[in-house]
Amino acid sequence: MIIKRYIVDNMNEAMTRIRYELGNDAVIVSQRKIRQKGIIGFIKPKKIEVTAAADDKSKKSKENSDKDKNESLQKEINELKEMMASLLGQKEQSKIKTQDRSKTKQRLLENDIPIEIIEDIYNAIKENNGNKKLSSKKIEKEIKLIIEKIIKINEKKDCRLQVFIGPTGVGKTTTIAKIASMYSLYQQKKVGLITIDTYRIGAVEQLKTYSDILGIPFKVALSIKDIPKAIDEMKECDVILIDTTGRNCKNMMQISETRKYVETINADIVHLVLSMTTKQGDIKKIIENYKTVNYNSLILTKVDETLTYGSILTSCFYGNVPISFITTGQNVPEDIEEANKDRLLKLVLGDDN
Ligand SMILES: Nc1nc2c(ncn2[C@@H]2O[C@H](COP(=O)(O)OP(=O)(O)OP(=O)(O)O)[C@@H](O)[C@H]2O)c(=O)[nH]1
Ligand SMILES: [Mg+2]
Repeated sequence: MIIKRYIVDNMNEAMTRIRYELGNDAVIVSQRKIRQKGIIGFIKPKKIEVTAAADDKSKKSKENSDKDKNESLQKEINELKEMMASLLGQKEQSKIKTQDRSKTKQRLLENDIPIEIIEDIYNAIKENNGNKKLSSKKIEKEIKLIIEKIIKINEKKDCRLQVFIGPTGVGKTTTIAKIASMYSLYQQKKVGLITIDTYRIGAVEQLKTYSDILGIPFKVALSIKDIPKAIDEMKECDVILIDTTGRNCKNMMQISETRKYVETINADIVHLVLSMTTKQGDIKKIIENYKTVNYNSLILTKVDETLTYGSILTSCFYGNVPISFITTGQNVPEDIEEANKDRLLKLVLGDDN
């Protein structure tokens, strides 16, 4: 038995390739939609992964007919070789293109966008334009379009049960206070606060102080068992915001504990809070390790504390979920903004200074 996996655009393509390679008796074992890796996955429709199986025998009978095809293949290879030679002759021309490209690339690098993301963007542009030579203006436009697709904005503003997770000290509790103020002071909503952070000294008092100032209910859940009760006691509330303990992203035991809490809460929205002062490599790791917690929103904090904004793109690219808020200072309630695509795009492209 031969089993082969195909990544194709549609089932017609799959059937043609399967028949060609495995013969007419091949059967499809499974098929599913997948997003392509890298930037191209953001701009191209999903592909289909098809697994097919065939008997060794049917492959052998097919191999005979393949012999005929080998000759025509050899011809195609020769033609390709000739094409390569002519492309090498165009090397000088492509040098000019590289110079154009380097200016834009330099600007992205200066804004601290990781080189692997930049390369990925350029490759996606090439692939998307069938390797056509593009002017630097057109390249800039394409870059903007791709980045626009990577930055997703959360449009669901009014989720009732919201939980905030993330590494230590990124600003989870402060952000909750800002959001609670926003809902209760500006939108006249009934807001309740719950904390499950009984680990860090002073954590409970920190959130309680904000609840006292705002005059809104506050509960502490000492263990997983207490969570449903605390939520139930806030039946009257339009919005319930739940604070969690900051976790070291390298400690998978701690993250898996957070996951259990989040599963019990069964929140409408799970915000992963990330500080934009965190090193790029660490952001990538945090996002990767927190994937098990199934967050569906990002909050980017401390945007005021950095001069370069590549970390915004890194967070969107690897996180691949919409951004709900960005925070821009320590002041509660004012230093928070609902995520806005134009604003974020300007920051990422370095047009906002
Ligand atoms: N500059 C700046 N500081 C912020 C921002 N958000 C929070 N902070 C500060 O960051 C520090 C930590 O904030 P917390 O809200 O306690 O962070 P946390 O994630 O709850 O921390 P743990 O509960 O210990 O994990 C405090 O000094 C906040 O004032 C922001 O947007 N900009
Ligand atoms: Mg906290």
